Amino acid sequence: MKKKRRATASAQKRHRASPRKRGSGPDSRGRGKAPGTPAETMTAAEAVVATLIGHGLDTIYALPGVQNDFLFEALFKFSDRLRTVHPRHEQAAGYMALGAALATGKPQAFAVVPGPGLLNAGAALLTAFATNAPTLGLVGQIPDADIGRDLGQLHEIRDQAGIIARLVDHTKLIRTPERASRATALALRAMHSGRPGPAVLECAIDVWGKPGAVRLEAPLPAPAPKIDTDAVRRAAKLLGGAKRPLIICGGGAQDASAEVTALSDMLQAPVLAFRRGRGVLDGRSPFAVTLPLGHALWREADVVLAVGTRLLIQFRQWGLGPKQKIVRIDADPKEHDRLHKPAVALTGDAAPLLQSLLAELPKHNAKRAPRAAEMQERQAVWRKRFEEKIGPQLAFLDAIRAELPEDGIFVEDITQVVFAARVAFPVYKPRSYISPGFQDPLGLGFATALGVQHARPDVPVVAVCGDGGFMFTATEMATAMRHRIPLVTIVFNDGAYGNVRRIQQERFGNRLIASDLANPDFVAFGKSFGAEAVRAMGPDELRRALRRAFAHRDGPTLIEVPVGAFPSPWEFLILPTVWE
Ligand SMILES: Cc1ncc(C[n+]2csc(CCOP(=O)(O)OP(=O)(O)O)c2C)c(N)n1
Ligand SMILES: [Mg+2]
Repeated sequence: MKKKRRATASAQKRHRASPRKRGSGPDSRGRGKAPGTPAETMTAAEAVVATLIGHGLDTIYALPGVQNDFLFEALFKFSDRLRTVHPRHEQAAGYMALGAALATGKPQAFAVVPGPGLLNAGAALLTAFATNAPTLGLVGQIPDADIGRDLGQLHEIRDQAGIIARLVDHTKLIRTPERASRATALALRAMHSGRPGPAVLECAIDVWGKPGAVRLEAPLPAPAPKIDTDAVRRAAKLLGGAKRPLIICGGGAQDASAEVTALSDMLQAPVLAFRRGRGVLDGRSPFAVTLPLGHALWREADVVLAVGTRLLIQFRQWGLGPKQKIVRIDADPKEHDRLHKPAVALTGDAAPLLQSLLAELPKHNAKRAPRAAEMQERQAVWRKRFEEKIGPQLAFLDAIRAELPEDGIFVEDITQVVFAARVAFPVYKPRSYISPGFQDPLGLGFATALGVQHARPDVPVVAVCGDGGFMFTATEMATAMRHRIPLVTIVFNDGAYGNVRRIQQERFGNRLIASDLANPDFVAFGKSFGAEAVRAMGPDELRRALRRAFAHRDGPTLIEVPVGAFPSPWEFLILPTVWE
């Protein structure tokens, strides 16, 4: 083992002794070569990076360390084609890749050292799994021959592969440069075939820099499941004959906006979306409904079409009626009958399945009276209730909506204005409302939004945070400055884990514990990095601050909004059981 370590150390010395300038140097290994070309000599790291480029990736969110030195050497070499964005903590590497993946629907990569680096990125990986986000983690390893020997090598962690395998569906240890490209291509294919999701590749400190005869792998075909035309016909019959059809969208419907919109029109069916399905149907349509109105519509619905959603709220909180029939569309066949067997189950991507349904439906569809006026009236009733019960949050959300362009992106952190946004913020476009779904990891908002903004430099992005959540990753303001990311971040500052605090007041006899916070001066904090930073007192000032902030594209803006306690939004989020 000693010999191996020495060999690694001397290889590193060689590397340090011969620095290459960006985009120059005599070395032509791999540069400019398209995937699928004949074998050439490359390191494992170069093979991985060239394969990422061959698959269309243009960025990696990565924090260096000795195990990954040869990976970073490859990133340097390919830096004209793949940008390396380095954050200040591995959680942000993972969260930035997550944000970029959710905002684009395309695969994104991050790299971290093993052990603490991997665990630091753990919440992001967990959230990528929960949101089916295609992020690829490149994770270092101790020397290959020492893996599993409990020697106490730098950053060693027991059974790293086992830990990773619990977090993601696809993982592989790269053992040789010859197999590195194929392993990468297989991981990238796994990330978007069937149910999308994260994958991880591990590679040992002494393997990343090993040269070998590498054949670069082009993107591998990912065959789509055959459409079950019989099931499509049964679904069309059920939906076509439905008296009060309801469509429910989750994150799996984000790439089927046109199809969902057409179907809603054909069926005159409202489309319920909670968080990850927001924006699939334009929020300006009276048919786009959120939870409370959706709850009433669920009670009325005889046939429900569920697209890319777990239906957990409906099944666990509201209950399934004795006569309700469910048609499910999901990329993951295991999802269909986890809780209830649907009347019809269709497996595959939402868009092609909905296209076949749209083609079949006219043969079976009942003549339908227009429902727009009814929906408009019912929406207005709920808007009034929001104004009465959660007016303070609504005023801030109205200010954000008024200034955020229609394709601008709203990123959730876990805070009270966001709880209200989940039911009361209209979302106009797919992938323009970024939510961590059921994981709800406090503190992801700022770092995730940095990734969103980095991947979508063409549109304004706003991260909506509380003072508690923002401080989880506030140091990433340095990353925003270093990489000139023009993200706008709102921090609603109530000096508390306010949501927790209110629960302690209302449900636990005001026995307050661990919910009051000491904060920095957020404006001074932002300015100390060189960022634009302002304080906005109330919704009108927030609106003016946002207008200036969205026009400032040269770097980040932090807007602190001092607030008091907010009224509880929970009556709109946790609704009563409909069917026992
Ligand atoms: C990783 C993680 N830890 C803890 C929580 C529990 N939690 C949810 S909201 C919240 C308080 C958030 O405080 P802040 O960001 O200031 O928003 P506020 O409630 O004050 O609006 C906490 C602690 C969580 N969701 N995730
Ligand atoms: Mg707070």
